[in-house]
Amino acid sequence: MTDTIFALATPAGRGAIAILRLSGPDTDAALTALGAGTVRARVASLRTLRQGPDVIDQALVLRFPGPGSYTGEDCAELHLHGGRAVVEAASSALIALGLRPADPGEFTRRAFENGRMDLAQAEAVADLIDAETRAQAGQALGQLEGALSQTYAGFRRDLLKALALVEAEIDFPDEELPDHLAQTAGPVLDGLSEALNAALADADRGRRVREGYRIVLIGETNAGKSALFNALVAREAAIVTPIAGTTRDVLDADLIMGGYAVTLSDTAGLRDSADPVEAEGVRRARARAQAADLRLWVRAPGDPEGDAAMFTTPQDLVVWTKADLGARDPAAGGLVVSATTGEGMSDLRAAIEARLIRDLAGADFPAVTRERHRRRLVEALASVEAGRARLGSAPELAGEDLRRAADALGRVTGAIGVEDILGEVFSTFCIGK
Ligand SMILES: Nc1nc2c(ncn2[C@@H]2O[C@H](COP(=O)(O)OP(=O)(O)O)[C@@H](O)[C@H]2O)c(=O)[nH]1
Ligand SMILES: [Mg+2]
Repeated sequence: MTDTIFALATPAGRGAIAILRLSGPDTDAALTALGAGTVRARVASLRTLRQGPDVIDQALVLRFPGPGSYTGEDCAELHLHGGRAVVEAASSALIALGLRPADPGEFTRRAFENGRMDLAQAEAVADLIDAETRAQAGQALGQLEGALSQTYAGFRRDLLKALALVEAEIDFPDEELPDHLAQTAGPVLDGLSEALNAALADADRGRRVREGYRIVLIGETNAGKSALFNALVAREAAIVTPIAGTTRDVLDADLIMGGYAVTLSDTAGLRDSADPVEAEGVRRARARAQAADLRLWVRAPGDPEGDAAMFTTPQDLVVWTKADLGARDPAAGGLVVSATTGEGMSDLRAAIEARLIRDLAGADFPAVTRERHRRRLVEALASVEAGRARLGSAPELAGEDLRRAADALGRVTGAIGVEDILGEVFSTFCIGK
């Protein structure tokens, strides 16, 4: 027997309106007890809400009877005046009526449990709430509308088709045609491997949009990294001095470039240092450089090449800074900027934005947005390939492989075996969703 929950669905604090959301079997009874009288379904009704003789507020009341509601249960919304005292009074009244404050993500969890959405869609709800860029919101909306779920369901259908062929073969072995399965189920599995490989090759894109594209500035000490970092984030975030080894820790700044979320990191100059603090900074700089989606190798005219070359790839951007001080090496390519005068900064921004578009703009495949999805795809692919290899020799074992692959895919959308992942998915939600 489920209880009836409520939560503030709008941000905590003072506001024009605060919305309390209710879900569960006692929703209608609670509305009656608050004095709302008869409230038509899905029509806003202005009501004076009371706790006993005390007036709580004049509120707009909305009823969403189950099963056609967000959670699938009877739901309601109280649109209150957004003062703390009003929200407090309404909440205490609901508690007095036996309702319980909801846990984080509990509304969406109920929606999932009542079949109103699958797991990937529930995750998309959380992503949409967290979205700060249009790209993040667009990706989350696509997932909410089922783009990801449909793709995975398509993969699963292909798998089950191949599995049916394998099982038919086990039940009715055809002595005449030992390679029959390789001809029927084989092509289905080959197509599936190809699709899974393509999805995995693209798996970074969704993560980069959702969590932010990671750009790291690296280079020699005193090259001008911190000055460039400040220029890019447009505030004096990092300390800039002529003293080599000024920056020791990694400094992160979140910004939006070209409509995408970006985390820009300033790092310690790459040199061997006897100072244990600086040495740790250099170790962190290297680790960040390796994990980055893009490195900006910051170089000053006349500086030695140093260690940065070991941490950059030809895909990274070379940025010659301090252009106001002199010419760079004409043989070397790269962008030319000055953090002091601002020269070349708009070209640098444009080059970064071009890279963001290249790496993040839409592909055919709905992006794999979470590590949880990626892990399941890897599992599914391994099982599909194992099954493919055993089609001719050991169809029973191949059948097992394909069943395992279908399981892995089913776990992404919650079609099967979900108990263990529910906590992982819903614990990251905010209360009221
Ligand atoms: N003239 C000039 N000096 C710069 C420029 N960028 C940095 N500097 C100077 O170079 C020195 C080292 O800069 P900093 O950003 O701390 O280098 P980092 O060690 O790579 O972070 C400081 O004295 C800065 O004022 C620039 O574009 N032009
Ligand atoms: Mg620095």
